[in-house]
Amino acid sequence: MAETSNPLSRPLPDGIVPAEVVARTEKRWIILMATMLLVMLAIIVVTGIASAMHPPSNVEVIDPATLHLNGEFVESNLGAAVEPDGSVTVRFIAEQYNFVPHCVQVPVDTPVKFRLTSADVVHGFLLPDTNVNTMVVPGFVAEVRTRFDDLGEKAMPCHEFCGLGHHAMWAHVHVVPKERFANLTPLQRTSCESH
Ligand SMILES: [Cu+2]
Repeated sequence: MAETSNPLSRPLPDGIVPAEVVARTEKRWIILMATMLLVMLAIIVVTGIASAMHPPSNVEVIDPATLHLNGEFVESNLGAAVEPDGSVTVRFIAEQYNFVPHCVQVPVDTPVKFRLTSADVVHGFLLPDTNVNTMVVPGFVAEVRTRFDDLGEKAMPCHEFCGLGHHAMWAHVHVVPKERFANLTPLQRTSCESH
């Protein structure tokens, strides 16, 4: 009266599962696992090529204690700057519980390089619907390159828990038409007040 369709109550001839059954089951699992690995590998390669998604690779050190005194991240150097080749470099400092500056304007359809560092603890830098997503670690400069295809405002939340005020740590990036960006003064690029 054994229920033969249930594998758990199937009669076992020698008290063990037959070798060919073990081999067949193991082969199925190997195929399943290999398929999962190949799918994950394909996702990494495709997003790496198509969306420039990759682990942060810019290892550049900086002294977090003197950011405000000298070097690239002094206050007057923060925000969006136009490079000689027409691309734009944006510099932010992340600190509990703010990004400085709080809003930056960037031109659409232009290569934009973000450079960020932290003055205190680990923060996160994320722009939704773009390839921009990195940690901002004190002592290091995080660098991400992107290009914006659409106009509009992007919220920029800190996505690494950094303390009690973390939930309120936001900044904004405004993607504006190229002509409008060209007419902004350096100070106007680094704020989003309407003019
Ligand atoms: Cu945070």
